[in-house]
Amino acid sequence: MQLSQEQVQQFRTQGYLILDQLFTPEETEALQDAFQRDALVPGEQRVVERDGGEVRAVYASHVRQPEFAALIRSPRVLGPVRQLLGSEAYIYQFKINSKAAFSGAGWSWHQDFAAWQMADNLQEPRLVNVGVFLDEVNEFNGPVIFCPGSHRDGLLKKGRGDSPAASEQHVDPEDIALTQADMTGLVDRHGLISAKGTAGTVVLFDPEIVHGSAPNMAPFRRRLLIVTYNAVDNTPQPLGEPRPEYVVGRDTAPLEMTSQVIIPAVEVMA
Ligand code: HL5
Ligand code: SIN
Ligand code: MN
Repeated sequence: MQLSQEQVQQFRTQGYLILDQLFTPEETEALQDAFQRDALVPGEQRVVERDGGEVRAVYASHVRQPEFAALIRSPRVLGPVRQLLGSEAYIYQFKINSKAAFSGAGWSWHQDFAAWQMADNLQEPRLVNVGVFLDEVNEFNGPVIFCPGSHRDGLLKKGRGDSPAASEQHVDPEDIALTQADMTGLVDRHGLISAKGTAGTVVLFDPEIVHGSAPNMAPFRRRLLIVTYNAVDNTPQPLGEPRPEYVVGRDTAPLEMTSQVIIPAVEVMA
């Protein structure tokens, strides 16, 4: 699958692109089930909310669950990703951010590339984020809010502040959060949009676009899968120990597309 010239143009100028219902309800249900399973797997890849209750994020589910292994190789995703990168791609990061009904916490305003430059010494912002809505995302359950066009302003903040890290497992956006003064100027220039849609909808977004999201106070959860593809010749050059493989992928071989479908075909008895 390839994007139209208008879609490419929208991604380049606005820094995001929504693809409505890229996955069918059946496929999305299979992905939901796979996440239910994966969220129970104990380990460092599982990040819980600060109060210790619900799961906030799970990393690297594509190495444990076949549905996600198929998803990352799907031509519907990998086609547009290669087209936008102008290069072969590999998985830099895979995460599912889960906001529980009534309680899921928000994510501070940030630019992803600020985290990856700081933590992994990643050289260039030649990555594409693919957000897959595992639930319907609406104005109530904490949609991701983008500052459209902000990716073209470059990095606004480099490195983290002096306060202790919000999480030992990953760089929480709070650690690289933009200031109120930054956000006032940005929103003045660019405005804001929130990415909403039915389950199975996909949003592609630039690694430098400013984004964040509010807590979920609605009675429905919001599970958002975000897979980040990197150009194969843009591998990080960590100065010390690389970060754990669950948070930054080390298999930099070009991903092959697969015709495997996410739902195995049901055998019909004659
Ligand atoms: N949690 C990610 C990481 O690489 C960084 C954030 O949304 C991406 C900023 O640790
Ligand atoms: C993120 O930027 O990783 C968090 C966005 C969200 O899940 O709302
Ligand atoms: Mn982010």
